[in-house]
Amino acid sequence: MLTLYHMWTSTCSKKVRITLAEKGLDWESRFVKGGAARENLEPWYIKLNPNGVVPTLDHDGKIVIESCVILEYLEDLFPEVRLRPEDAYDRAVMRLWLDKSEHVVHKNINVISHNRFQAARMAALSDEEKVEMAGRYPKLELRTERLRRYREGVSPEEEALAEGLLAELMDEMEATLSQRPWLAGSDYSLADISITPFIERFYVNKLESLTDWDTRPSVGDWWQRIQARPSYEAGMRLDMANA
Ligand SMILES: N[C@@H](CCC(=O)N[C@@H](CS)C(=O)NCC(=O)O)C(=O)O
Repeated sequence: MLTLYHMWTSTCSKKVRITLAEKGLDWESRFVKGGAARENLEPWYIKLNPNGVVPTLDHDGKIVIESCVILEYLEDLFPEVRLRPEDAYDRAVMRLWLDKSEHVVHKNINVISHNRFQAARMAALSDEEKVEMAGRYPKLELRTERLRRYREGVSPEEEALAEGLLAELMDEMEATLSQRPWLAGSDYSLADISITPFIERFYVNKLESLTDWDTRPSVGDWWQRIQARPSYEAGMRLDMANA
């Protein structure tokens, strides 16, 4: 039995839901309430995921965290629908994209989203409230980073750097996809899945320079093919975006 603890709007959860859909697996949904409810920081959830973030996979009582680790775990368990290249070099390339999805894309889109979606709410809070909110994250790094962001916000320089880093990554995607159909070679793989939710997030953040497909036609073509896959609708659940 596979149970996924997730949030509908979370990019990291979407990666896992797309993978489950691609593999045609049955899974039980445990929706973790975000926003003001912050169920991800409740003691019961932190017992499952010591970082206090989604997603978390429960496979017959075995708990797996970190979205990219979950993707590979699902691939190891259910290889019938193959989402990892057979060739060792292509597999290494795939893992580099997984790493970038976490350390370049997720990291920098979070920086950009702050001013658009969170800054106004934070400005209305007292310093005590900010300390209390950040203090609920179980890990020192996230606590420290969140408190700094709640207090100081994201500067225009930080935001410009984040957008620059995302543009650099999109250029790398363009160079890759102009040579081959998918990010890790000739077949669709976890590499493509790991980037998919963030492209939609670029649209939500109105990052028009990143979604201008005249500038990056090969990525534009890839994006059309991604959205045409049944797993896109199933995994992204755009209809649930505000749930
Ligand atoms: N490296 C983690 C990151 C997980 C993460 O940051 N999840 C976000 C949603 S995409 C979250 O739970 N945010 C809730 C919060 O920050 O309070 C993974 O890939 O699973």
